[in-house]
Amino acid sequence: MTERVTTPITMPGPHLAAGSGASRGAQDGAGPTVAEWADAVAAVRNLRPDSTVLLACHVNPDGDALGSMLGFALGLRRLGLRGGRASFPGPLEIPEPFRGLPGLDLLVPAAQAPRDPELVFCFDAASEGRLGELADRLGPTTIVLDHHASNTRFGGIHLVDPSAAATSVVAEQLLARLGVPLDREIAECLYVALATDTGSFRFDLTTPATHEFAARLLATGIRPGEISRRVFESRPFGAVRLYGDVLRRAELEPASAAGHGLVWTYATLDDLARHGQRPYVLEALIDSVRAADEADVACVVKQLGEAEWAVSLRSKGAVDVARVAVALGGGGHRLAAGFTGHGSVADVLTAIRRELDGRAGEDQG
Ligand SMILES: [Mn+2]
Repeated sequence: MTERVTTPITMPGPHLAAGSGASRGAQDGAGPTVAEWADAVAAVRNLRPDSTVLLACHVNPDGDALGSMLGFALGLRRLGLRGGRASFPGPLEIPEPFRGLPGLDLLVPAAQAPRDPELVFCFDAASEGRLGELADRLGPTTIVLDHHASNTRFGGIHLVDPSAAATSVVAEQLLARLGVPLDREIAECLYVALATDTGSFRFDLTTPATHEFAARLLATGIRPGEISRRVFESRPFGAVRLYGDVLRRAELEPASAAGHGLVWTYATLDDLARHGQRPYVLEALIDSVRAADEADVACVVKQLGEAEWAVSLRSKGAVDVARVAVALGGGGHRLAAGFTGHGSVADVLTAIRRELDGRAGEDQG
């Protein structure tokens, strides 16, 4: 997978099927093994109060990356560990929806992330490339917490559970094993992570276990209405106008994807500049586009540079968009995938239509 892929912040599709219980655990779709949990707990127990610990999450962090990292970082603080610092690659810019998260005071810019930490935790990153300039801090003492079936197991201890709705599920399980009770601050971080990755509990990965986890988080007294408003339902007025411009140019192609239909639109850097907006405000655009009933496949093409585009693909079920994304150098899940496109918008759409028409429907039934 490329690292420039617009990683879907939501994970609606079923992950890879569980394997036959092989001891390597998550690689086969099962969760972490008993030994992996024990190794992770022992690594934390070996720390001294002033041990330097780095917590890292993926570039362009979403709610799950930031929420699971900060929630866990707060948990380490509750254990009396004072040397925890959290970071992510790129500029230290927190997307507006996450600026109220507890634990932000633990964040440092990547350049100031500790050089030789005793322990490193990685959150929601499927490969080390997603950690950018922080990748050089990784080593045998790295504990990887993730829920991507495609995780490349780049650390020393791997807590990877593809059946988990969010990385925060894994983070909470480790906190529980460390004896850290949930409090309001930790719960708010983990709740934001869970709500983000499940699309507010709408997607298929939302299981009874997901709601049981949410219930434990809510029992701490956090306010889901207030959190949802802040995270999902508020954006600058300029972004409202920007959505208007971008949605007005949406196109519906009922014959595309072998008749399953394609709806698409695009947003340029000029669109952002005209409305004075940052790229993150477009994160939810795909949800507005995919609402179009007549198309199984939805696509948003967002400009990254002169001839470079971040492409998000969604399917309602008839088409495997991961196959399209992988064929075009990206990756993702059956119902949510992405890749980096090159050339003009027309070039990108031509490539997508070709893959959709060639492959759509092949694996149905
Ligand atoms: Mn995630």
